[in-house]
Amino acid sequence: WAQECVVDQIPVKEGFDKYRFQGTWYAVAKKDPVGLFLLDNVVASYKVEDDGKMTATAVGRVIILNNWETCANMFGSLEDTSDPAKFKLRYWGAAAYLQSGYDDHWIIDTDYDNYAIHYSCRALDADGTCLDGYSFIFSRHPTGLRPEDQKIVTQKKQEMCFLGKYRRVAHNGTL
Ligand code: ODT
Repeated sequence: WAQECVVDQIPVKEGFDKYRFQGTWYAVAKKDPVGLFLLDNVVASYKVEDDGKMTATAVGRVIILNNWETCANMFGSLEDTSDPAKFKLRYWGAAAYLQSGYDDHWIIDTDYDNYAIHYSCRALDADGTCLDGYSFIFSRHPTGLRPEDQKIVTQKKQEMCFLGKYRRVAHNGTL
């Protein structure tokens, strides 16, 4: 199978269930975009509101204006699309100097109880591959991924064409 890395063809979680996805997720690894923002100690929390719309909050250590680091409280609302695993994330920070934006927010895979793989391409190249994107690997456990989930995650990193581009996201209690 020749991998083409066309964003449109990257498989996402089938029959994604946003209700089961709710709750806390610890970022264990990240592929950064251009203009890196969230550094480490990243914890995201998702919720489905009464109207069925998913919202999220995230905390983490961030880098602002290239040289100062602070802890950030971020908020987001996730708009549904025709694919249940593909959302549009509108996000903003508790403080004005924090990033805000409107990104794709895809759930590539999850078992809901242990691991989740997030993907966002911000800029497409002329051939449909991703020019600038980012991705989080999440765990339900602050201690990291279970060994049995590593294999799936490696496989999915490859399908996203991000294999080898991740760094570990530390959780060292500095928040
Ligand atoms: O870190 C970067 O370089 C880019 C990340 C920017 C998005 C930060 C948005 C956080 C808004 C709250 C939503 C929580 C959902 C978190 C899931 C993954 C992070 C996008």
